[in-house]
Amino acid sequence: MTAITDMVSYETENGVGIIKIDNPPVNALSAGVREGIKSGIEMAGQDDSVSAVVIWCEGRTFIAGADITEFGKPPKGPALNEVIASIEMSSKPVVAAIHGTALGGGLETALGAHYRVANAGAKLGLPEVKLGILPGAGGTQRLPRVVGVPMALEMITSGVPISAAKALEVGLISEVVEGDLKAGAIAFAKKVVAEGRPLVKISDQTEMLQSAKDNPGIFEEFQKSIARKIRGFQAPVNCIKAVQAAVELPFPEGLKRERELFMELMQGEQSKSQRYFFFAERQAAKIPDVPKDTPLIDINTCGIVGAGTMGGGIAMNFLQAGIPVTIVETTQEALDRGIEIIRKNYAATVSKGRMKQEAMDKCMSLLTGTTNLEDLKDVDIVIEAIFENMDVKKELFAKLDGICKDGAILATNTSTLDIDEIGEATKRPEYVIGLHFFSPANVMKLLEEVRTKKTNKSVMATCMALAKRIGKVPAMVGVCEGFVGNRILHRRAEQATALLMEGALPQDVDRVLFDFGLPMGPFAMSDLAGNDVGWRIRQGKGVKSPIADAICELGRFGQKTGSGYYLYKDGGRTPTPDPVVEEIIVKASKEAGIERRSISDEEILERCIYPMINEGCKILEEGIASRASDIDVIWVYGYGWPIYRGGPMRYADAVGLEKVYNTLLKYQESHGDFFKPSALLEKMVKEGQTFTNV
Ligand code: HSC
Repeated sequence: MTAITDMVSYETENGVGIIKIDNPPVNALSAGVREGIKSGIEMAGQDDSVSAVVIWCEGRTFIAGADITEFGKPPKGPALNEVIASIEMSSKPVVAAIHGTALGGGLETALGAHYRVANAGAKLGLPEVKLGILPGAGGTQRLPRVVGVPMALEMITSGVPISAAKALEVGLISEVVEGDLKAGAIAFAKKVVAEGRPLVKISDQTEMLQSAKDNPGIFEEFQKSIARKIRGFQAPVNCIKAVQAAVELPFPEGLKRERELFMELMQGEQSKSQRYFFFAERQAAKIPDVPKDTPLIDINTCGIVGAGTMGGGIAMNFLQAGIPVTIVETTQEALDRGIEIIRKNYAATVSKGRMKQEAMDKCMSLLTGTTNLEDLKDVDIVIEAIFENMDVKKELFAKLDGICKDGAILATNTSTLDIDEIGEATKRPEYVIGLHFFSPANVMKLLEEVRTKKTNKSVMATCMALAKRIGKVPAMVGVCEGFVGNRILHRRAEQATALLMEGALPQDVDRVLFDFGLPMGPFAMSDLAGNDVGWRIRQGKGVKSPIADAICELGRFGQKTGSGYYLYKDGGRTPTPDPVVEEIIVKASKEAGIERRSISDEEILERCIYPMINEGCKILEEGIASRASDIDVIWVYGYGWPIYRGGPMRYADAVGLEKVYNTLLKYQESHGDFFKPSALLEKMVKEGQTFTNV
């Protein structure tokens, strides 16, 4: 074996040259890998003892893409396009041996090879769009030449990888190797030589482009078909243009066009935010004061108390991960109802073809219902999902503490209550933690985990690992009013209401926030969640909110009653502005002695968003979140903040902290101390700092 670089080596086996890549954790195409592959191809070309070449990776995966940490830094080593061209130009057949994931630049490298083989578990895809860019090393030009334009458009704009079986079906690979991949790839390479098969250069092929050449409208049609999904995103639009270039231009020109479109994205704010977010998400899974080697508690069974909407949704996550769930309700009727809803949810997924019937049966077989809390005595973790009442929760936790085995984790799904206080109701406060799921709990990716003053490190580490197992993205926060997500949401809600009182209408505020990229504005969201929820909480606390109260007093609880801040005609979900609501709002302004005025979109945006940023700063000051990026992860995955704006804290950097600070000062002057900039924001502006480093 000859080391070419510290990441790539060359060896020969059975008359085949092996270029071996070893760049953990994911064999990204760092400069040393690019250099090594290029030199390896040259070495194999000059090595008379070999008649073919295999590109093979050590570790858990084939090349998972370009090295994202190199983006934005001065280029080093050969460009990836140059490396891929050298593979394609090799005088000896090159076979890419794929296991794990061949993603982005990894698949582009494999597309430079004359043949590709993979093991059955491999996945192949071009996920660059998720980073706000496009495949920039020939992927948009070569993939359509292999799988055809419709499939290439789908793969490149969605970023979703395909299985080895699918890749074989569409001709992206030549063989699925059973057993040892390296040996299989060598055998395949020898077969290519023995049978005198051609050196297939994908860049020369045009056959698969013909149907799109004959139907040039395909690109516009495709863009229309995904318009809703890609609203606000620039990358998918450029991806489509690049594939169009593959059809309309000769290969070398197509590559140039791809490069231009790539650079346009690379230099834009969206891609900066999306690349930042890639690392933010992975960072959020790590808790600064909990070492990586903290022992984990085995979680093989789960108990859930409460079979309502939340409890049922939470249960589904565990069932799908193969973890048996015992779900508890107070009455048989409520239990049956809860289990039936879970069954119906799965059945709907099966009927849409998104789940196999056997998978549903497996999930349902892992679910046990009971009305006896004692049945939780052996479970490894209990998640409480009952209604929000401190006394009731404390009583429940005291009971669970007596029933559950030593070392079992007791978690609460509360979104409002003090978890330190809940923990103190038990004799094991260090085993008590908040696991705040977002509704619908089987769909939303975020798991806001809440540590108390006493939660122990093993419990935290276990719950972070558990989140990943059940397909969630976790972020650890501390106890405070609303924790991180809802605390920030409340600041926005307060301003949204103030804007109504001063002159805006719900549709104005909602439109501005929708156009900003959020899935919906605060009033449409309130109608969806049910306006009565907040109304009852306010009544309990003796708090008044003139507009919201008047709307609820008319029984306008939102979509479920056909009206709220909007009208929903014929039981539909489309909000229509309602003059009755305008009357309520105008009356409320008058009674408060406020003269209504026209409010600009800019003011609506600033007054809704900048207080969120300011609250994020206070959360950081108080140590409730450990990083600005954790706040961003919470807002992207819990509230649909557009990922191309990175999250509120990354957005603050994109706008400029000084601008945010000065605008808050301006509103403080006109509207009072609600807008007073936090000490952290002031300090960061003075020191010229930023929250994120992109
Ligand atoms: C690309 O390929 C662009 C091309 O078109 C080339 C363009 C050329 C033009 C250039 C001109 C300038 N780089 O996710 P995990 C780290 S774009 C660096 O927890 P898993 C990750 O941060 C790329 N680091 O593992 C983490 O580090 P930590 C297209 C990368 O098993 C560790 O690896 N490819 C990295 O759950 C483990 O990651 C993609 O977008 C990368 N490319 O999932 C694929 N990828 O331990 C991105 C990962 O310090 N990667 N890391 O936190 C993934 O989707 C997932 O990581 C895998 C593994 C599915 C590979």
